Amino acid sequence: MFDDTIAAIATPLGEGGLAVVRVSGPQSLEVADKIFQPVGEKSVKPSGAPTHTIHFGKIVRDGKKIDEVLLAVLRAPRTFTREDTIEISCHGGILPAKLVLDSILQAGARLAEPGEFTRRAFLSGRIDLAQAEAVADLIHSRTELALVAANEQLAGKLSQRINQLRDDLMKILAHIEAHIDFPDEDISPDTKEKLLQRLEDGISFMDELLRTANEGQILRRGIRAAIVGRPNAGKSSLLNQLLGHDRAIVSPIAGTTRDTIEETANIRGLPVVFIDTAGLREGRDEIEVEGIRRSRESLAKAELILHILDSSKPFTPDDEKYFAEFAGKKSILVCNKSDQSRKLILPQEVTARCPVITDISCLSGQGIEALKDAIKNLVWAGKIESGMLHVMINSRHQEALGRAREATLRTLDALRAQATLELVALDLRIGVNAVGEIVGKTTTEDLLDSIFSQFCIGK
Ligand SMILES: Nc1nc2c(ncn2[C@@H]2O[C@H](COP(=O)(O)OP(=O)(O)O)[C@@H](O)[C@H]2O)c(=O)[nH]1
Ligand SMILES: [Mg+2]
Repeated sequence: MFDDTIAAIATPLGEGGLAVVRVSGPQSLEVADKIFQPVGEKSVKPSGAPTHTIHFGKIVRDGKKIDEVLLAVLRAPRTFTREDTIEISCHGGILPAKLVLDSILQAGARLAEPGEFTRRAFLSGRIDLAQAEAVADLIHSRTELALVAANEQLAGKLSQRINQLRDDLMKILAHIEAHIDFPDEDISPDTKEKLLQRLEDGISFMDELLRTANEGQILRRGIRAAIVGRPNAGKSSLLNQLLGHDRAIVSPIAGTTRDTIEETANIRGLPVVFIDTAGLREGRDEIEVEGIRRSRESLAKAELILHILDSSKPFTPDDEKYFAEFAGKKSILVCNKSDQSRKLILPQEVTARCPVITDISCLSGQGIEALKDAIKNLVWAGKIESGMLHVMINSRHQEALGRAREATLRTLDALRAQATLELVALDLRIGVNAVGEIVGKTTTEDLLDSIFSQFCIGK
């Protein structure tokens, strides 16, 4: 399919036990023959080796040994790209891997673009576009739940449903187009009723898929949760408790946290980025003012607010201000310092608006598990139908499905309103194409570029 051969280091750059260099394309074996010297009596050149075998030997360049390696010979078509593939495990460390790669490039391969191996896997028909995206999801997954979802998508669970939806719409389209070809025959009222029903079924199926977008987003990108509250309420202490290690400096001196600190924790399977902010009160010096500016910036991007209060002090106008400022966002009130005598009385309009977790002590860790439950319950709707449990669409799928839904709705209206069948078919065709974009049945170079450029080199 391609006439050039690509190569890249597939492991992260840095020092480690092993690094893997990957080669794919029609000249893979030829390139391997040029750089690899097999060691041992029964050894063979890569081009003479059976598929899916591993060989011990040396990589040599200009007569000099670069490294001792294991070389895997994987012949088309049973490979990731469906092309001849060589994988070389060399010593870890930036230099050995780089020198092995250099000699491969000298022998006739070219450096792969980011995601190019996966792009070839897609273009050769080995995986579809949703599955290719799942490869990236898998690499980037930060919790087991995200990993499970990525694996299901890679196995084709989402693709099956999308293909089913597209087939259904195509059958309806074929039916309508058949009537365009025979203009004398009207669609009988009976048949039309059935077509309308099938279009409606298609739309409810799209709605079901669209409902998984929120969860899909959370699993892939995580949610941002900002910790806000008065100085000394215990924001940094809470961050440390939620992360399970001492990340932020805790001190009784107000204004200790001057910068925003962000770190990800796994909360009941969800990746949550916690943000510890500098207090939002008037800054006394330049550094504090800058800290406050940054706090406001990251607060604007947060989806969840953990508003922390000091139970040993009364509710103050400052607390009220924080509460009012974030009224538009999902919030949880966290009443800290429950190990001290309680003076905090929350006004009713405050408790009525968001969940309150009392009895937290960031000193002893009491109540932290209850807070984790509350976070999960608030952001994870959990209203996904069981059949969709492991199908979680991403924002690209959401956008394409949105367009498909619009087009299908227009089809439905046009058919009901007795519009000309050409018009009906035109809208439905748009819908079918939009659904096809999800699995890559309809694509453009731009779309592929934008998807695969997000991959790392060597994947
Ligand atoms: N007694 C008690 N002290 C706490 C608790 N949480 C935090 N503190 C103390 O309150 C002070 C301020 O805490 P810190 O996390 O730095 O607050 P921040 O300014 O909101 O980030 C520190 O001296 C903490 O040790 C708690 O649950 N109980
Ligand atoms: Mg702090």
